[in-house]
Amino acid sequence: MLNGALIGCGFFAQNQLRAWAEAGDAGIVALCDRDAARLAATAARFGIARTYDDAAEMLARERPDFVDIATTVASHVPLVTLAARAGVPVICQKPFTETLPEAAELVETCRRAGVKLMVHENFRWQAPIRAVRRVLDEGEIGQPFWARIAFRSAYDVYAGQPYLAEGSRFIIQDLGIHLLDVARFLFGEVTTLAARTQRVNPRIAGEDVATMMLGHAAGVTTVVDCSYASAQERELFPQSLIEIDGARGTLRLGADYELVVHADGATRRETVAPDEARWGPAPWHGIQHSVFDIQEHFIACLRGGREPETSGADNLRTLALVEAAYLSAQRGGAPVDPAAL
Ligand code: NAD
Ligand code: 89V
Repeated sequence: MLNGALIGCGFFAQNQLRAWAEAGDAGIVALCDRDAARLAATAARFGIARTYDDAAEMLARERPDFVDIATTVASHVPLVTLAARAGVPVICQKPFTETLPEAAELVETCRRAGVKLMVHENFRWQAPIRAVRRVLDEGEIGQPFWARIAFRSAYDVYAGQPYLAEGSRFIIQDLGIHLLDVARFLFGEVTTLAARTQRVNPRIAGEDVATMMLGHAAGVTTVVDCSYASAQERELFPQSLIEIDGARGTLRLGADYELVVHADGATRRETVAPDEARWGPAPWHGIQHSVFDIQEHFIACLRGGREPETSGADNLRTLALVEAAYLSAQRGGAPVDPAAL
């Protein structure tokens, strides 16, 4: 059994702790938060007796097998550095850091300390997205040449995560980052990115709409578009809709996780929804199972001495896409080469 410690008992940590409670051979034995009320409530909810208001003290006393950092981005640099110095393998929530140089430095710090580092970039672990990747890997639609990854919603994210309304950066840094990572997961590295952003909701500080066009080294063109200002007849939060056109046919991941593959003149349909009874309540069941899967993956990597799919080093390339998107938007949509950042 691997004993973990978790830092940050806020909104999303509750999902992570639910998943840890279901893990077979790992669990969280100590919690830390500077907010005493959140710490106490979370400790009581999950029956975790050992609690701390100081992360350094927790790592020194508990000497955990790993630490799960579930705080917001501003605290990631000091907390990951702390874990590296303590020699404790670390999972860090997305967005990993606010800037690329900070992220590169953390990756290097962990490498030098010999500490495994995974960014909790979980969207690529969603069952429907894994199903899409299987269709591509099996060559069912042939060589893909065009794709769209869309997330359009009017779900009130600010109710659970009020800080999302406050930063000068919003949808690309918070949500677009997941979709850009999915684009990399499906089609590989990106050589050019052009973006346009908009702010529709006047009560928030950052952009709540982003439209990005990616050119992948493998030749695919991907449109990644996201919005938290799009009220539709049916609210599909937190579903990502995916369209892919390939040389032999097309794939559509539509509403309610319906996957339609049309190839060589024949069509097949499949529902690739996560099990609501197990991962609910809705709509977060769409995300919850991916939290369980990425945490299981981290434990398997720890035990097997493998690099996690979304290691810190891998995540540098996703963060570069985020930076490229903001830079392109600032330059009026001019294409940016993420590798040059
Ligand atoms: P939150 O503000 O609700 O919770 C963060 C908690 O961390 C707070 O309770 C705060 O007191 C605590 N904290 C901050 N700095 C600390 C420190 N140095 N030591 C101890 N405690 C500290 O935030 P949240 O909504 O839970 O988001 C946390 C992170 O999770 C964010 O980076 C967010 O982007 C990410 N997130 C990811 C997903 C996903 O699907 N991967 C979904 C939602 C949020
Ligand atoms: O997944 C996330 O990072 C969340 C949300 C889906 C609400 O954008 O912040």
